[in-house]
Amino acid sequence: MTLLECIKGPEDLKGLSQDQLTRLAGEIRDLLIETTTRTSGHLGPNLGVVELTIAIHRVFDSPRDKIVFDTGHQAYVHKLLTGRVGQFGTLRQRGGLTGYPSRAESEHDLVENSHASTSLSYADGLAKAYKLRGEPDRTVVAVIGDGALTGGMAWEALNNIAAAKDSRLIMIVNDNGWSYQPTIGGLAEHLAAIRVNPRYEHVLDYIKTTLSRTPLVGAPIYGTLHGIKKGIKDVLQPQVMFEDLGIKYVGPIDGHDERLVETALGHARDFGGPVLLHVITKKGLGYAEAEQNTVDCLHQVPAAGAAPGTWSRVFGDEMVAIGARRSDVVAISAAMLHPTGLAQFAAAFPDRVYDVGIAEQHAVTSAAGLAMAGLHPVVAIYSTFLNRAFDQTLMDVALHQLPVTFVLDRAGVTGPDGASHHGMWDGSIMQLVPGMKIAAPRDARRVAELLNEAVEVSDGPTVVRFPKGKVGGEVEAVATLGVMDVLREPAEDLAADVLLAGAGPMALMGLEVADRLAVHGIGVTVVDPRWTKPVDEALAGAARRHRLVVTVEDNGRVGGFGDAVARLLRDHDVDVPVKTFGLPQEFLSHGTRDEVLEEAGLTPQHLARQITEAVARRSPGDVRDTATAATEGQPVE
Ligand SMILES: Cc1ncc(C[n+]2csc(CCOP(=O)(O)OP(=O)(O)O)c2C)c(N)n1
Repeated sequence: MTLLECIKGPEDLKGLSQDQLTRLAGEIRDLLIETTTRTSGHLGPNLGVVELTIAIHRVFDSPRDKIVFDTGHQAYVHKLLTGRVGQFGTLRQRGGLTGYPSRAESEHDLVENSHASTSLSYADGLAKAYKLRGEPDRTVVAVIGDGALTGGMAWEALNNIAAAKDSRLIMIVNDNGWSYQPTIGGLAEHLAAIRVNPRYEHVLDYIKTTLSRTPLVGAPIYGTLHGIKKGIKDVLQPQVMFEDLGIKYVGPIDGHDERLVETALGHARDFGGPVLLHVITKKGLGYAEAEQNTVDCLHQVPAAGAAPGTWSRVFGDEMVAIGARRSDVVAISAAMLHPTGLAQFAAAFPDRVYDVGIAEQHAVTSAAGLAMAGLHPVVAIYSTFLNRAFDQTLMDVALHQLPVTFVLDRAGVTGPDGASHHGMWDGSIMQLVPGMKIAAPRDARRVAELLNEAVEVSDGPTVVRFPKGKVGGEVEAVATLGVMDVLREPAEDLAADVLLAGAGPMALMGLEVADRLAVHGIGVTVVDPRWTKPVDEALAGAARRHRLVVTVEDNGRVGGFGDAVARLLRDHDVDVPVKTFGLPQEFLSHGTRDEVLEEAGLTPQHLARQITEAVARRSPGDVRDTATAATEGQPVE
C-alpha cells in the first residue's frame, strides 16, 4: 500500500515526517501523470502545486477553514489529499470525479465554477461572513495563479480586501509565470521582476547579517531598517503594488520547499488580517515532458492546441487568409491564443494580435475601441467565457453599432469539463443583443464562408459559433431560401410534412433524422439557417407549406434559435406548430460530448422518435407504424 493510499483526509497528513512528505509528493506526481495521460485533464498546473497543497492541508483545518481554488483546474492534489485516491481513476469520466472541485464529491470542496479570477471575491465574502456570524477563528485561503490574477475581478476583490483589515484571509499567489502561455501584461512583468531581482533579498540579508552584528546599536538599527522595509522595497522595487494597496505582502518564496511554505502559511494565519503570500512554482514540475513543453507546460492533456481537422484549426487557417487580404482585421484572445486557433495568425501578423490575459471584459471593450478607430477586431473566445463580457458586448459594442466579430469556440456541449464549460448560453444571450448577427456554420466550408461574411459586416457586431472537436463531412445545399441553405427536400412520394431547421452541425443531424422519418412515410425538408439571428423571414413562408416546424440547436432551449423561430412564426401569423429541441436549461454535468448529447435527447434516434410521435398525434392515419419501419431495416430507435 502506498503512503498516498493511507491518506484518508487532511488529518492524516499532520503526523508525517519531512521524509514521508517528500515520498508522498513523489507518489502524488506519479498518480497525476499516470491518470491524466489516460483520462485527459490538467496535468502541468497540478504538478506545480503538489508541495503547496500539502502545506495548505497541514497548516489549515479544512473544512472548518475554507480553501478556494481559483479556476479549480489545479485542485487534483487537493482531491487526492481529501479522500479521493480510490476514485481518482474515474477523473472526468461520466459518473466519475469531476475535473474541478465538486460540492457533491466532498465537504472540502467549495467553488465549482471554473471561470477564472473569482476566488478572491468568494474569499472576501466568506471571511466577512465568518466575522459577522461570530466565528472569527476560521481562516479563508484562496489559491490564485498569476494568470487568474490578470482578470479584473481579482483586482476589484483586492481593492475591497485591502479595506477589510481584520478579515482572516490568506491569498496565495501561485506564480509560475504561465497561464496557458507565458502570462502577459504589466502585472506579469511586475511579478517576474520580483522573481528575478535578487537585490531586495540581498539587501535584507545584508541588513540582517551585517547590521545586526554591530554591537549595541545593531539590533535597534536592524529593527528601524526593518520597520522601514516598505520604503526600501519601494526604492528597489518601485512597483511593489500590493503593499501600496495596503495588503500585507509576504514573499516571494519557493513553493516547492514544503517546509518553508508551511512556515510562511503559519505566520500568515497568525497575523489576523489579510495577507498575500507570493509563492514561486514550476508548472509541470517532475515530468520532463511537461517541464520542457514550450507551448503550455502540458497545461492539459491532450494538448488544447488547435489540432488539424478541428473547428478551431479551420477557423485559424481562414483567419490567416483573411489577415493576408485585409490589413484592418486584427485578432484578440483572452490568454488562449493556441486553444482558439489564433497561433498561426499571431505568427503571421504579430503586430495585429492582442493577447489581453484572462480579461474577457477588457477584450471586448478594447475591441470596441479598435473598431471605433477603423479596424475590424475578431475576438476569439470560448463560448462560455463570453458570459463574462455580456454587458461589454451589449453596451460597449452593440449600442455603438461597432463591427466586432466574436468567434465562439466550444459552443454547445463541450464534454469532460462539465457544467461551467458547456457553451450553452451564448446562443440565447446573444439573441438579446440589438443588431447582433449570429452565424452557425454546419461544416468546415461554412466556417470559412460565414467568417468572411461576418468580417464584411461593417455596421454592427457578429458572432460565429461552432462546437468543440473535429469537423464532420461537408454537405452542399440542394437549394437556397433567402440566406438559408436547403439541404434536403422530401422525396417525391412523400408530402412536405416537417420543416426541420438545424443550427450549425445540427443541420447535418437533421439529415439523419430525415432519413429515419422517411421510413415512416414522413417527408422532411431540412434547412440550415446559416444565420440564426436574424432568422430569415423566408422561413415563415416555408413553414406555411409544412404541417410541423422543428428546430434543433446545440444550446440551451430557452431563448435560443428555436424560440427565435417560434417568435418569427407568431409575428407572421403562421399557425403551424413548432417543436424546439435543444439542451435542457440545466447545469449539465461532465461526460463525453456524445454522452451528454445523448442524455439531452439530441441524437437522430431520439429526435426521430419525438417527431414521429408529434406527427402521429396530429394525423395518426398518415404515419406508417414502427413495425413496418423496422422490417425495412431502419428502426426509429
Ligand atoms: C474567465 C476564464 N477565461 C479563460 C479561462 C481558461 N483558462 C483556464 S486555466 C487558464 C490559465 C490559468 O493560469 P493560472 O491562473 O496562472 O494557473 P496555472 O494553470 O498557471 O497554474 C485559462 C486561461 C478560464 N478558466 N476562465
